[in-house]
Amino acid sequence: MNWLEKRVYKVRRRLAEKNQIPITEELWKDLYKKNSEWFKVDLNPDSYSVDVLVQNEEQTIAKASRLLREKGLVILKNIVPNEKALTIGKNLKEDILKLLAELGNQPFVETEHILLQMGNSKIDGYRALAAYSKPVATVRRKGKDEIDGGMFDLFGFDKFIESHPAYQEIYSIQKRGLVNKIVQKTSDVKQRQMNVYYNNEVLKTRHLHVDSVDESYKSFLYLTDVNTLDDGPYMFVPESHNRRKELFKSFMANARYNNIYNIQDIYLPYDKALPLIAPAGTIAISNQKGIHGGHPQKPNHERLLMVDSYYN
Ligand SMILES: O=C(O)CCC(=O)C(=O)O
Ligand SMILES: [Fe+2]
Repeated sequence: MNWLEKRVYKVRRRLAEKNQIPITEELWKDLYKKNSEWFKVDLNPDSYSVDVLVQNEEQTIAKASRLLREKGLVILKNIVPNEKALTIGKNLKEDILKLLAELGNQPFVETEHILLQMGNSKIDGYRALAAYSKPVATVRRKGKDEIDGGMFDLFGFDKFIESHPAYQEIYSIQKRGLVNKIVQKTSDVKQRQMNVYYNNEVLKTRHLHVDSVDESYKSFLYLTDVNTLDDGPYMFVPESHNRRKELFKSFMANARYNNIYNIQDIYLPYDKALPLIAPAGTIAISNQKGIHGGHPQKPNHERLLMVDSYYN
């Protein structure tokens, strides 16, 4: 968005927020219905996939960048061999479980190498978390009935590997090489920082949403196999990054209610989004102006991934 669009957006948002009312089930259904009419797209994963073993690097970059620009999403198959990704995932999960045990029931624990916190007990806000001098591991919320309850989110994986050099190689695969080249060919955003998400029985995830109205990208590398919706795949609505008018209408509709989690949540059924059902070692790159989110998990299901973020 340019500055003029931002001004208009702010004014209209303030107007819409003037007489807020609580949203009811009925009104909610209405939002879902309206939004559903706007998004009818091809949900065949093959339409968005590039197998990196099939083409040479130049062809892969060209095709992937085109998909990312046009569809807002590209799936890169076989970027890391499945066995290798699973082994790294297994080790990383063990390290995460140790950190969780160290945190226990305390609001936060700070060691020489890392800050562990429950919710935002010590540090709050995306930029502050990314800028902290140490990696910060946050359990988003404690209760399984809360949004993102139990989700483990490690900020600053680049700092984390200083004390865990075994992850240097997987970090570099995600950080340099193909993914970076694809994003740089698509946009002028800068590579910023890397997170690890560990979702263990996150029964209630945040609704489908957009991260920002400004250009930003994320690259998600699975370190566990995600075989079914119950495993909580990453979901994306293809082409939604270009639907500015519709997204804006959805924000304005949300602004009328005082009990909506975030104005940038998009009330759209999950069957309008493409789930990334894929083996460990697969990467999805998406434009975060597009509609996306993690599918809720079932008990005894887990998912581990690395996320690299690009923005200006
Ligand atoms: O956990 C997921 O799959 C979605 C995460 C997400 O919305 C994000 O990283 O922006
Ligand atoms: Fe998001």
